[in-house]
Amino acid sequence: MQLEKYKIDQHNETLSAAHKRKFAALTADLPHAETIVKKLADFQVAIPSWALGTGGTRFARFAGGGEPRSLEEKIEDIGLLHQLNRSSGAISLHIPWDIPKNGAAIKALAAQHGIRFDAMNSNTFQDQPGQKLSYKFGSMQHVDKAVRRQAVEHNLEVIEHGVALGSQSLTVWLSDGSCFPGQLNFRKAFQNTLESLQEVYAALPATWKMFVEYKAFEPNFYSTTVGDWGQSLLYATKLGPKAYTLVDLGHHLPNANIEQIVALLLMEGKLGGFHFNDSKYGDDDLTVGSIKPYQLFLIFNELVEGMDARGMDHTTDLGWMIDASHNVKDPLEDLLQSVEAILITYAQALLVDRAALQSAQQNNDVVRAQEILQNAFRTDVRPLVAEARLRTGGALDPIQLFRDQQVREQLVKQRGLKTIATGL
Ligand code: PSV
Ligand code: MN
Repeated sequence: MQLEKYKIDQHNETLSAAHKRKFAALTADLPHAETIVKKLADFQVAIPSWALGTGGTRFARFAGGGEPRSLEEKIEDIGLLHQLNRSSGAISLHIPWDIPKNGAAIKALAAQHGIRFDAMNSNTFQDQPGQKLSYKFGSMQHVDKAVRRQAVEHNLEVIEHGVALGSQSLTVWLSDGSCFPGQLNFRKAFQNTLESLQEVYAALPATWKMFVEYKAFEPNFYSTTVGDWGQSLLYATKLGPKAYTLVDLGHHLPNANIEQIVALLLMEGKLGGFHFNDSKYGDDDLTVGSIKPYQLFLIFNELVEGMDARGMDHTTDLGWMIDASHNVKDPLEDLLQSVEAILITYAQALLVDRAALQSAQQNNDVVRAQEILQNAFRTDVRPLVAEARLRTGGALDPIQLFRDQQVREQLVKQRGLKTIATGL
């Protein structure tokens, strides 16, 4: 479903006067507001193909109605998000949940919506119907070479799909590990995994990157074979220049200093991708910025600082994806909230007075350093984000417009109440 342009214009017209007032008040004291608005307008976050339906827990899944029934409908949903916020111009496909039957047609449909294909995600963490060998005891780490081969073959297929769609990267997240002490020989598990990843790496097209995603625990609860950024970096370094670490916010042990992790990975030129979500306890799949917005700000602050130090392009040099889907909100509203939270935090990080911070650090002025960061974090930057949307043709208040236009009700009418999107 698409919204007619005049509906967005009418909505913006209603909110225009209040927006102009807030924007003028904020930018009066912001000499580089224009640069920030431009950067916000350029920034795009990929939506994973599995997050368009209501997520579930291992106990239950409560479908919300009108969920996309096909990859085509998922692309339409992302097209709608992108129409509303102009910052969701990419999709990240999970194979085999969303196998494109006709790559060229899917690519053309996405292009109609202004959507490109971000990283492709392989899945060797579940057994699929008809699959020959089981991943119950791991995939790339498996003691049986035939299982490892099957996992490698799957990744090669994912690359082929990605090539047809114009993607440029492969994300490998392995749930491999062990649930009990003694179950695994850690060294052999690492070596098997490395060897399997090397086979996949060898098949990467010249322009592609491979992202090695780590996760501390779940579904394995004693050890994970790519368990933290050190292990991921070790694989990425051994694999070669096209391999990078991918940081997913929800994949750390409680209180891990994620901002320090991203700073060091950027310093080494080995941060490749980033998955946004929020959590209180583990990999909770909650809306970005809903629980720990200050932590997100501190991470973004290091991302901006570290990317600038290497002359990287904020929009294109890292793969940015939302990776969350819980079971109580409308998934489209939730994604709008997540993208908004990402842009707000990005804007706050862009506000940090870098020269002043450097000088405070040089002088061991701890109080001043904290003030500088918190001044940025405590600034209400929402008018900057809204202005970026307005200038690129999006809605001043995407969720309000989504509700006013009764989008979900229309999707339920078109698709039915009992549809269940593919995914977890
Ligand atoms: C695993 O928890 C993960 O973060 C990986 O990125 C998967 O591809 C995704 O979530 C969906 O399970
Ligand atoms: Mn992830």
